[in-house]
Amino acid sequence: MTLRRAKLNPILTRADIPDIAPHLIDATSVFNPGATRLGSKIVLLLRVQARSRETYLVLAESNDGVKFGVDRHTLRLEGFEARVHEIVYHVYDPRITKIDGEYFVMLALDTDRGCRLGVAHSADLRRFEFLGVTGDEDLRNGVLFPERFDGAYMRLERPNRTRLPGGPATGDEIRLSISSNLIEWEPVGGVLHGRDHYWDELIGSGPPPLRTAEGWLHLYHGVARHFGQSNIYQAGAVLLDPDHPTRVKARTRCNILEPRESWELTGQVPNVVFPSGLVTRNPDPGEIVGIDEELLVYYGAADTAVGLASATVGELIDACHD
Ligand code: BMA
Repeated sequence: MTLRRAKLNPILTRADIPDIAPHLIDATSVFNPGATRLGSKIVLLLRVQARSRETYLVLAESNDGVKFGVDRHTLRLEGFEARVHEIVYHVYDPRITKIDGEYFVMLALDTDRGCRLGVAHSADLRRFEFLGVTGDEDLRNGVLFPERFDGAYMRLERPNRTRLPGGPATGDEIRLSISSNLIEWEPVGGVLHGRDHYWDELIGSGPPPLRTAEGWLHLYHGVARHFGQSNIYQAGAVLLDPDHPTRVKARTRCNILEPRESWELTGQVPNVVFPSGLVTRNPDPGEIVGIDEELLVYYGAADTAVGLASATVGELIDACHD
């Protein structure tokens, strides 16, 4: 199966980003958004790059999930300077998870020592407080589960232990960690590993997992790195045991989205689809999302634009079992 691309794709490009003086003028690119719902509205937290190659986070809001109004200011993470004690060059790839009615954002932080994960909290998606850097390991693609288990927060994360030629440190394992306070994390074990020679040799989590009757449905990205200089980023899905999320129940053999459209094939980083946000079309799908619910998947395309694609929960579960 293939996720169905929206007709109006790409749904956000640099042309949609207003000039925000003094530093974000004539934005270069917008990609890899976090996504969530605020009542009937869909909210994206956009990764926007300026021509200085500085990164800004900018909120955008929509009624229909396709046409977004973009904020005229960049997002401020209150408490960031007080809680970070080294230079952070970029704060990027936000993943938003709603837990007990509050919003939590996992963020990648680019430092001289590699990538670290940071976490922020918001009650209303207007004010965001940076809670802290979550440990000293080189990690990326951190994403929180929408529920706690026995009071503990759970996170999927990707240790960066591999270096692509000329590229950033990356990895081939998604791991589960738990925490009582969101700052100190303890690894529980490996969940998913890259499959050498196939589409997902290197992997990293996409949007937060979704509880379904069959288990946690989770989208991830896989990188095929055996095409010379070109690393092809694709999307796949996995179903994790509802009670023991380190156990994989089923996993898509094929990718469910790969770069095919011109705006996915070319851009700042060619051949990239990078799923990072997911919401249900239905504003109130209940705690266990039914198989007929339609999911809206927001993804970065070629590190340049934002795409939207969809599928039902049932279609994705079937694809995992294929
Ligand atoms: C990954 C991350 C993503 C990016 C992707 C493709 O390692 O840096 O932010 O979209 O590479 O460049």
